Amino acid sequence: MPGKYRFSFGPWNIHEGADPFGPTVRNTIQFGRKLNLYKELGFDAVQFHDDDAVPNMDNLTPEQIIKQAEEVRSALEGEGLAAEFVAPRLWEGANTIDGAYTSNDPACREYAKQRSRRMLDITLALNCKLVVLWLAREGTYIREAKDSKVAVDRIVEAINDMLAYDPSIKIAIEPKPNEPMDQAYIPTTGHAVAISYLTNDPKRVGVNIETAHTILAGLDPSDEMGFALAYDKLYTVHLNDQNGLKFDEDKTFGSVDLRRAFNQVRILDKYDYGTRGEFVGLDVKAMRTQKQEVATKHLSNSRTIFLSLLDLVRSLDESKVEALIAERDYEELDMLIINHLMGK
Ligand code: XLS
Ligand code: MG
Repeated sequence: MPGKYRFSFGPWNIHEGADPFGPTVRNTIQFGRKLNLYKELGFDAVQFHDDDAVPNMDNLTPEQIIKQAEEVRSALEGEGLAAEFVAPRLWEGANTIDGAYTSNDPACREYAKQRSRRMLDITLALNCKLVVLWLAREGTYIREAKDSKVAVDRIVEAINDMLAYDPSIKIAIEPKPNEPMDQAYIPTTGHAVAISYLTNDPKRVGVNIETAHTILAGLDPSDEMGFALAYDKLYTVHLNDQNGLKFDEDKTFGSVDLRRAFNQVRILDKYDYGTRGEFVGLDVKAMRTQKQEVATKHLSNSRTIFLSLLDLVRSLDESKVEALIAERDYEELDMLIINHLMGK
């Protein structure tokens, strides 16, 4: 039976348009107003960075942090929204300049561990069971700066600390090969799955696959999803699109390569993604050129494109696909898919 999908995005996906070369071009939309937009846009859950929920958390006590997170939980309940995941933002502060869990400075590593515990307090207060780790600065600009074996040991140690602190959470590592770093330590799905088996509870460590990140690694997003599904480790996804090997673009899902997007929807649907509570997560950015009043179209369009592709996935004549595979006539299979995508 085909499942129904529920969608999520993070408040950072409605943004002011600043880039490394220019300032903001749109006004800030307050968090409360963003929450009102979720249902209007067709979404059911919010993805959080810890400080999206509790701004300025480094200057608050653990009790104050929990109290503020509980207020956010009430606001979510008021909107009929769930919290899909919480991710520790370990890439902006002075303590994370050289990385967080892999920093060469023991005091900074301790900061990262403590911050992660506060992040888990927020996760619990939001009635949420999933943590995402985008290991932003866990890498190097030059290889000699860190020891890559020690770095992996330290990431495992940090994950073990989180698993022990809250035995009810699961952790989804979001691999990305580069940006901001020249080379990241957990660049692909394979690395994330492998590192899960070094932790004390591999059953609670999986992945968040972001389309653009796999493309930046020279890989195919749907094959990466298949790999994670084979290990039963696809805890969530960050669907978007990416036009070649350049900065992380976070374009509207399917807007660059419709066939590549079709294949992501196809593998998710084939293996019943979503039926165990997983959300279809987006990580998309509006173009900087987009005017204020129409700066959420990248979100609703991504969702619409996903659902349109889902119709195409479910109307594909799979018996024809199988027959062509049996014939080993992949040229004809290629044409079948292209015609299907063109509505012929
Ligand atoms: C950055 C990541 C980031 C995570 C959330 O490249 O995609 O936005 O998804 O921490
Ligand atoms: Mg992402």
